[in-house]
Amino acid sequence: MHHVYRVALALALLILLSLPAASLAQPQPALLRVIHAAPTAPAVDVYANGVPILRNLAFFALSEYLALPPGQYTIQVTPANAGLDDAFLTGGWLLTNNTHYTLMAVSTIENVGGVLEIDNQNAPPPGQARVKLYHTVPDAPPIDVKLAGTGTSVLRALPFTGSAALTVPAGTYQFDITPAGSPTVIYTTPPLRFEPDWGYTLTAVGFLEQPGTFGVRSHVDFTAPAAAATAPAPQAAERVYVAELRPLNTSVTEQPATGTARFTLSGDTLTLQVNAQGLYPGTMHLQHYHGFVDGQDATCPPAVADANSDGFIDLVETQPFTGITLVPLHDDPASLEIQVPTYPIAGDPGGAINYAQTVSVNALESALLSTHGIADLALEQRTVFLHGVNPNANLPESVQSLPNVPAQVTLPVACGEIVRVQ
Ligand SMILES: [Cu+2]
Repeated sequence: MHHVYRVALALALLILLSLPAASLAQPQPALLRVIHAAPTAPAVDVYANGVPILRNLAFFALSEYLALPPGQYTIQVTPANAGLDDAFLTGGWLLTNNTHYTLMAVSTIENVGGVLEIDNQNAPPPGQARVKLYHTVPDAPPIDVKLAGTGTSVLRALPFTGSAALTVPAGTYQFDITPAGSPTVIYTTPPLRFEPDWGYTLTAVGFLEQPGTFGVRSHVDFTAPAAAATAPAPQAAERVYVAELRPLNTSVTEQPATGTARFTLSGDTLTLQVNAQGLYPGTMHLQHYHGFVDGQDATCPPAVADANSDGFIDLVETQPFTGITLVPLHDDPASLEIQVPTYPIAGDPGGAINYAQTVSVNALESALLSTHGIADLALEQRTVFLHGVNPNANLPESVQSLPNVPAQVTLPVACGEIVRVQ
């Protein structure tokens, strides 16, 4: 059975890698695993954007991490072999690169729902073990986890659908579970051995009031020397910058545009990535980072940027706060050409953008120097803009744009200030 499951998984991955989003350069995927913790549900299949990624996941089971191209996903869970029409859980999540996620498919008696948690899968301190706990028991109160028989809490008041991570000295442990603040033991785990430098997930699943459904399962996430197998550690020389994109001009967008822009500097290579959703679907969206040529810090435009009070913050009105358009995020950023047709097209439906491009730092810096007199990338002083609304959106004449470009194309719909994170 285990072998069959792995073959099915490999097939699912092959299918998944043929998704359009995978045709972009994606050096570091998002990593998703699923806990089937819905005791009222049968064995399940899991779909991402309509493509099966897991088959026949049994109640109580925790899948391995699946590598997915970063982006916006609709995840659906169906009874095994039932097909998408019978999905009993549907959720939309943005999965970003080089991040581990656990999707808990949980249930109350009536409802099944999904909760997505970000996992820390970094190596624990030497000699310690990393232990993650998930509480997916709908009829249990928030719980304390104690060293068995001692009353000593290692974790307090973990609520339903909550998760927590501990590091503990390697060794063998037995835990008592009690309602938060109560001495009454409702469950004692079997002895659990934690090896030095390994990572584990403990999942409490089932219904407390239905004997035979309740239990705690231990799963090995990684063995020493740790997470490198699934998420290669960045090289020491790498510098990473991120901009959290927040919506702008939402009165004219069907849904708010949100996402993340990421800039990774490694040697002469700058990797540019944008993962966003909520853009007007099926149309190309201009995206750039903007900034000042005189060393001033760029910021996203505040509400008062709407100088002519027409209710829109147009491209021209951003300039006092953000400076000018510096680098286009399209097929050839070092060209600095703004008006070209190689910006990403938002997915239909959902309006997702998954953009990744590498550029030579040298080439980009010399272009910025000769065009704008800027000697340095100074990413921390820049802001990222996504532009473009429905081409048929009704905009007043007061909304300004680039010469000969409709305002619907250049109206900013999301902005984020770049910060260094690594
Ligand atoms: Cu721009």
